[in-house]
Amino acid sequence: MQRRAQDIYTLPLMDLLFRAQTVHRETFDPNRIQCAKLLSIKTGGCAEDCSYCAQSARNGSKLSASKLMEVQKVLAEAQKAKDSGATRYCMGAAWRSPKERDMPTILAMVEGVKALGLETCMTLGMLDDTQVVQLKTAGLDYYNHNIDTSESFYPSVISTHSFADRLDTLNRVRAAGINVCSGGIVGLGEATEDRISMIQTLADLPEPPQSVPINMLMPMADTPLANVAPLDPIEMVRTIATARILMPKSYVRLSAGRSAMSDELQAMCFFAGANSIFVGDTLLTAENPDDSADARLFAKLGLQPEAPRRCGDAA
Ligand code: SAM
Ligand code: DTB
Ligand code: SF4
Repeated sequence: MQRRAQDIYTLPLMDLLFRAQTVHRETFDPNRIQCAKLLSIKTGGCAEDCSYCAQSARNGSKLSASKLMEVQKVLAEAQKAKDSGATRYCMGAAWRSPKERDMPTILAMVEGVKALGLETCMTLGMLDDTQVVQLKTAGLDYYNHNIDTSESFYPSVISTHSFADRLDTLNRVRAAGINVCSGGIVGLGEATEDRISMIQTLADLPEPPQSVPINMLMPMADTPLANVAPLDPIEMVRTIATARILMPKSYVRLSAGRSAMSDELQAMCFFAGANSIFVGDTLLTAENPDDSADARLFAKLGLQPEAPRRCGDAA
């Protein structure tokens, strides 16, 4: 099956873009973009060694570790995000996996954000069988857990957990009936074959993830990848287009890295089939275009934010 992604990814660019846009239009309105908002509910001090991440305690990053946020503060932030037009609220914690003592707070956040009428998403690291059921029962709509790169390149990027560990958590999340959000990062110093293999792995999961975030590495100070050679942005466009063609019904998110992208590159990513972004001037720790920059971009391209979904609509 690897060949399928390979054949698509390596098409002449005009053929690739035309195919991706044609597939995109069969399921989605090409002028609508889903707007998701991220909040870091527990920042820094992470025990894992992901070499791209500013939040790893092992990367010698200067970022200080915070405590888990209070539920009321999270709900106040979520309300602001809703007021500014976001439809999905994604809460991220810099953990290898959640501790039992943190679960009541996490579950209260899911219930509270859902009650505001937002789609809920969490990214908390690896989950066990009990935790997925607790999150599902609290009403969690999506769980984000990226495979990040190919299976063979993974150990060059992260040593404290394995690619198989990531797939185990994704299997648990899916089995609990929570929608899966899983994608990866480009620009880690990986080869073209690694990007191809990453997309093929996602498409070959028992069900393709309902959301596929594609992040462009944001080189973070003091991390091992702070000075990695930048990736040719056309490779990002090819990665997005291949994801769109192989996962035609999934939301493909043009995720981290937009603050370093031109309007023209972002437009090309949307044409390649990306139909979701993170809005607001901060991701977890890194910068993102502010609302006024995105308003100008949307106006220039004739794009509209996707309208809120009704309960029970398909992902
Ligand atoms: N700790 C949890 C985990 O690892 O699953 C959740 C948070 S983690 C920051 C979520 C994802 O953000 C990573 O899997 C990676 O794809 C992305 N990410 C982290 N740092 C990044 C960076 N500097 N540039 C681009 N993407 C990044
Ligand atoms: C995803 O794929 N990208 C988001 C979200 N899922 C959690 C995170 C991007 C993080 C960018 C680096 C930072 O903010 O530190
Ligand atoms: Fe920790 Fe997640 Fe960052 Fe890895 S990506 S160091 S698990 S916060």
